[in-house]
Amino acid sequence: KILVTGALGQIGSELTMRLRKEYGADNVIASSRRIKEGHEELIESGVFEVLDVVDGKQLSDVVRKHKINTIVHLAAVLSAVGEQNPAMAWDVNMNGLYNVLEVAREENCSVFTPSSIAAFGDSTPKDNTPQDTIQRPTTMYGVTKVAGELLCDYYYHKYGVDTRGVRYPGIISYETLPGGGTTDYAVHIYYDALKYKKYTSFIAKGTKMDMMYMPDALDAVIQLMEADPSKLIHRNAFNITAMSFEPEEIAAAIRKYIPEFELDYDVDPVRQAIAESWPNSLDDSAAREEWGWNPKYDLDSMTNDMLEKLKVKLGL
Ligand code: VAH
Repeated sequence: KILVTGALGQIGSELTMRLRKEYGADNVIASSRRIKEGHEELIESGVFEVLDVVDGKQLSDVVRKHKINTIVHLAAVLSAVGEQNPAMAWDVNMNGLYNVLEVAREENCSVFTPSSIAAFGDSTPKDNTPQDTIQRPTTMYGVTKVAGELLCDYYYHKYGVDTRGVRYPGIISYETLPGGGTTDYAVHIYYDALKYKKYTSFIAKGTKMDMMYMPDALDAVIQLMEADPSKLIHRNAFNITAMSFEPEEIAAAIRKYIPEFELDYDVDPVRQAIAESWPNSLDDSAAREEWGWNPKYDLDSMTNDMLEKLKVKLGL
């Protein structure tokens, strides 16, 4: 049985649905620190738990109650919110992960938890960033991502806990809005393009970042968790990407469907500094070689699908 933490977040909400389709609804327990209003029915569903991962006892009780053998740990504070509240980012991202790994060691669970392109900093080679390279991030989120990668590898080497992870780029999706990241502009631009035919970006022109469409992000979790462990040279965490673009490029892709779309800028210095400290493009050859990573969506096919699905969601 699988426990998903952070199951109401941008990735968690869709990954829970995908895992239930793949492994059966009763085999995937969703959990979140709080219930969003209007979701009270989740409690009675029997496959949802209110769980704060910084409470190790609560986590252990849930894992034992449901006989969990795989923990997909997504509960975290993202980059921009993490800079506003570094203490909370450290507490949730580090103590939460420590609890997950300790319970996994005690209850013999495997663990999937994502890292991020945020695990790299200014001194990392920015173009075609290697799988193995210097990692000195300058955000609290990035510090917790590098420490998290090292902690997950430690639990694998020292205790044999089966830990695996990917370094996600920005993830674009239409189901659930992202919760306070730096790459969020690439999600909001689609909503505004449909609603106002105009978007004001908080990330500057020319700022390239790696991105991925949600279906590919979800496939990566299942492919890596199902991968033959004897083929894994790396574990925490694999570079994966599907595309790399700057705001003008996503605007041009949108204009193929909304010709009059306008993009202007009101750069947020905090999130711009974070974006500039991250890679422009990742080398994801290790993931391709070791477990067959192969994304399906590029900027054009993602834009086409995003606009189609958002039109329905926004009732346009
Ligand atoms: C963020 N979307 O912006 C997350 C992610 C690579 C970016 O970690 O913080």
